[in-house]
Amino acid sequence: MPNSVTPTHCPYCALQCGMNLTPSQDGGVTVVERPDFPVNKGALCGKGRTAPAVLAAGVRLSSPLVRSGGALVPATWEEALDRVAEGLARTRTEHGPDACGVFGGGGLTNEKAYSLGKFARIVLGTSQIDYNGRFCMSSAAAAGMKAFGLDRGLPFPLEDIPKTGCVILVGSNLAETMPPSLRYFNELKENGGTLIVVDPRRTKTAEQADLHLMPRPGTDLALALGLLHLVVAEGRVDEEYVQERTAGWEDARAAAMAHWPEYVERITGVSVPELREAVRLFCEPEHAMVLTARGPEQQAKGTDTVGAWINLCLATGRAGQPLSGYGCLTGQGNGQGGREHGQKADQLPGYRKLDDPAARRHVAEVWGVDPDSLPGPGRSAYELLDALGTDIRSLLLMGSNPVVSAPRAAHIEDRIKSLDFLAVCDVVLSETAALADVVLPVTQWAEETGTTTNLEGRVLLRRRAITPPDGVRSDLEVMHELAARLGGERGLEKGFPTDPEEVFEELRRASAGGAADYSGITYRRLAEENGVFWPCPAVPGAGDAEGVEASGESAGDGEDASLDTPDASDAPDAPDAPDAPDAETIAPAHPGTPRLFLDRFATPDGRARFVPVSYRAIAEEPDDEYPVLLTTGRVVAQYQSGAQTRRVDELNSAAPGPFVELHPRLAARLGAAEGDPVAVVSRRGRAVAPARITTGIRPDTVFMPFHWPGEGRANTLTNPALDPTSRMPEFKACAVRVEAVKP
Ligand SMILES: Nc1nc2c(c(=O)[nH]1)N[C@H]1C(S)=C(S)[C@@H](COP(=O)(O)OP(=O)(O)OC[C@H]3O[C@@H](n4cnc5c(=O)[nH]c(N)nc54)[C@H](O)[C@@H]3O)O[C@H]1N2
Ligand SMILES: Nc1nc2c(c(=O)[nH]1)N[C@H]1C(S)=C(S)[C@@H](COP(=O)(O)OP(=O)(O)OC[C@H]3O[C@@H](n4cnc5c(=O)[nH]c(N)nc54)[C@H](O)[C@@H]3O)O[C@H]1N2
Ligand code: SF4
Ligand SMILES: [Mo]
Repeated sequence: MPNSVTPTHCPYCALQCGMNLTPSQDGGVTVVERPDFPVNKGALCGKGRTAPAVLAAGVRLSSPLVRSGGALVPATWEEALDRVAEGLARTRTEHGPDACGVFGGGGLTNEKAYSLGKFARIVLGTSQIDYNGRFCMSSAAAAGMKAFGLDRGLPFPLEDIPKTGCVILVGSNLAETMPPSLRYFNELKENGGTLIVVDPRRTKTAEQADLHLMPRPGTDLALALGLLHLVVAEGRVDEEYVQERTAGWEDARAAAMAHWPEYVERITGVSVPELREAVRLFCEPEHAMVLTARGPEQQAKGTDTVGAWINLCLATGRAGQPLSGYGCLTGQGNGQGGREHGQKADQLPGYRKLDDPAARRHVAEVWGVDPDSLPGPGRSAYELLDALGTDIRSLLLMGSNPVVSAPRAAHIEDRIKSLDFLAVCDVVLSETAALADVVLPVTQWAEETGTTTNLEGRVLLRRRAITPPDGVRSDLEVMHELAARLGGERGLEKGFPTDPEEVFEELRRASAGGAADYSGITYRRLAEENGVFWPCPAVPGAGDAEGVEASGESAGDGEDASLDTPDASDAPDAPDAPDAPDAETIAPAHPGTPRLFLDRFATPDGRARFVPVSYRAIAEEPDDEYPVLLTTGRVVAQYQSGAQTRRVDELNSAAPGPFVELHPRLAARLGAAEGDPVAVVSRRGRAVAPARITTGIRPDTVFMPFHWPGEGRANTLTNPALDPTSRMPEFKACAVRVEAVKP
């Protein structure tokens, strides 16, 4: 066991703060500062600081559990793995491979996400795999693909933010969800730049803003269109940029012109003078950015909404320019990498499309299988969960807790209970694991090595700092053992190494030539550099390139050749990738791509695409019976479904339970005082939690955090209406009624 300091990264959010770990007396680790990592420069939030608490015996799982006589009881690994293999094999035999479902998570390392997608498609042979990232940034990903031909959270490093002139932060509460990142926005203001926050609540982030717009939830699409209308009306379009670097302006312009400021004011509740002020602040400086997070994205029109914000950037010449651009703040620790390597229903590694014949050929070759044996695209996350117990009879779940986090959660909980067989790999007994037939306890961040890709597209190495306790195994070992049991004579386990570096080496080859090309990245480089930004193709002749060159498969072979091109030339400070080297010399490796699109977008003609979008209402507008809007989100001290953070004393003292945030006027109507229990009722169910009364929320809206199960579970209420493109559910707006509860 290494007993010195191990540099690594936080297990939680997409900032992937750097931290150092030192072994502690009790066999665990202590978090100490790691000032050399540029993203957070040593700063951490309370979750990161207390993450080692979840490593402790008693908090985490330490033995496999199997259901026996209705209860989960400890079992040996052999017994537990046999039970999982039998459960899945029986479903496959009786109902066919597509009756086996797999659900993954954006917190899984690249190696795990890659192996899980491969496991589903070649061991189980099922198309039915998706993951919780669908609930996260899928709308922004879809919009980015449409507009730019490529989707990477931020197309520039965070360090660019303080140097721009204005940032519009749409539906992000990063002061609570990524606290160390606030530094970049404070520096922006110190440098004379301005911050505009768009949020129906006066959050800690909104308090930092020069201008806070408080739209009605679910109306960001109208807001963005109204701003674009004013940009045109005030003659602020960057005609030269639009001419040279974009396509589709006329249709987008016509659509925006139908959204008069007064009309937009009526829909959003944001006044015309506020709209004008926002346009002025955004357009006057030389550079500006728009960053979105879950507020505008988690809507049944999230893709169009993000598209409208991108249109605003394109019309004003603020995309693919130095210190200007559109970015999405991804969420989970590996929210970015987790969506690139094949656990998404329609994807293959390297951000390839599962329905692209050339992509199938390339990946099938790496996997040593017949391309025709790969299943096609499957269902999206909510649709997959909704099919449990009907079309899908068995589920393997790794890295999510949908009983708490899925929309319309009471229904999803019922679907999970109706499965023939459920296996869950987790580090703790989550609410979903508690329903399983078999629970497999797995190793955690500090006990295993692997890579993640943060919100900037920076690939990072998490390192093992301590030996895991007896009784737990890694997710990679689980997949290896299940492949051995389910593969029969085929010896499939050879394709599922348990050493993460071996998996990464294969991922490099599988991603080579794809949009998210990792082939030039190695563990050695990641250990030496503070992360490498993708795309980073292998350079022929550079030390690490052997065996991972793209093999000429993609260009001209049916795959979109333009995706191969955002290479070194996109990074202003990066030298051009050299041609084939002399026999004598070793070529320098590709430097990675911190900044995308500076010369061209990743579309076939290099131009960004405007999308012509028009406003439409939320899926469930308030009415007499359900007159109030519910929106949901996060608090600083809890993470996601709370499976991990609800087990940490310090975090529980800071955020002990759910609450309903509401305006004094609404509270007065109910006769509710601070702390009184109130019921929130939607067409899907009823939740009860204490009132938290604040003027910092619109009077027509209530807010609930979604971190808790039970009576106060916000997702009992939420609407699973899906975005037609991204299949994102409408977490951020549904109609409810609020009632006082007799204590
Ligand atoms: N403490 C903590 N940090 C986290 C997480 C966590 O669970 N806890 N999760 C991580 C993950 S996976 C993610 S995805 C990110 C999420 O990070 P954020 O997107 O910052 O988090 P949310 O609180 O979901 O939503 C942000 C804001 O959107 C606002 N909002 C609600 N409805 C609307 C709307 O219709 N329009 C607009 N414009 N805004 C609206 C909410 O009031 C909220 O303040 O955080 C990451 N970091
Ligand atoms: N109402 C409402 N609902 C939401 C949202 C919202 O804003 N509002 N946001 C949505 C978003 S953005 C997200 S990302 C989802 C997240 O919601 P979930 O998908 O439920 O995410 P987590 O709670 O992080 O669940 C991760 C689970 O995996 C376990 N785990 C952690 N690391 C590992 C690992 O390496 N291997 C394995 N096998 N298990 C591991 C954890 O202990 C935990 O039980 O929630 C969505 N739900
Ligand atoms: S901001 Fe995110 S990555 Fe940083 S310490 Fe907190 S949870 Fe961890
Ligand atoms: Mo997320």
